[in-house]
Amino acid sequence: MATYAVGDLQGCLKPLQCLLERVEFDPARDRLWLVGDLVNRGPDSLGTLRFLYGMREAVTCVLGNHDLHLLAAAHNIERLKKADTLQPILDAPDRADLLDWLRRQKLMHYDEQRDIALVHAGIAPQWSISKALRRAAEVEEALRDDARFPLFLDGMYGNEPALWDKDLTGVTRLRVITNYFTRMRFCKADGTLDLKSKEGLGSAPPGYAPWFSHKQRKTRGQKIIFGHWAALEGQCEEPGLFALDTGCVWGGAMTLLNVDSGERHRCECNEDPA
Ligand SMILES: [Mn+2]
Repeated sequence: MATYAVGDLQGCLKPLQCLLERVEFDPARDRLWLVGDLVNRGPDSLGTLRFLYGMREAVTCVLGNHDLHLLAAAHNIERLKKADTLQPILDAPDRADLLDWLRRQKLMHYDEQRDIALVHAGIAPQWSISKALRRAAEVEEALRDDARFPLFLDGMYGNEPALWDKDLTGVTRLRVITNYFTRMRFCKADGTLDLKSKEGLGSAPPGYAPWFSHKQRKTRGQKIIFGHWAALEGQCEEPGLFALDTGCVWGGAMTLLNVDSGERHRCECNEDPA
């Protein structure tokens, strides 16, 4: 039995299948961890979601910003943008099964045995692993609750407040938690987020730095697998961190990591984004 983690799929099904074939992945025996952003921008979001749903017993998944965007669009809370490739999912006869499965995924997974965390964007520098798990659970509970789910989706969008405060309440509280786990790249040492800059390490606004680089970060030295930041190109010098988004959907590559051996496999992605 082997456990693999794969970077942002964004509807790129063929590269995923290519990587799984290369390692002779067997869903009856092996496990696949996903860093989120399973869908959108790429050529086959519906096929990707169906493929994962079909082997869901073997899959551990955390949600990314694009996955949450899909859920909001499905509930008519957000309109699809021009570059979105989510319409086939919304039109699919099996959309209820697929979206219900997606909605029950986590914001953070922690494997106690391996002492390794899996998140989409990152973990706020001011949170320990245990605190982060409690914060993630708040959003996960809202996602699973039929009454609170649409309220959460409706209040989820926005960049403010930019800093976590334990006294926040309601959807504002859930929005800030969600922004840390699914959208963060740069922040200040105290955790104040900048959600506008998307480029590489050098593009931080004054006073901001990559979330993982702050010396006081509570999870420093711990193992964290994350995606979301294609401009890093899989490079992250911080001990214990594994950056897996290598920009497949943008013509880069998809990266599959053997979680135990650290071996990486790459599949170059030549499919044009839709
Ligand atoms: Mn993302």
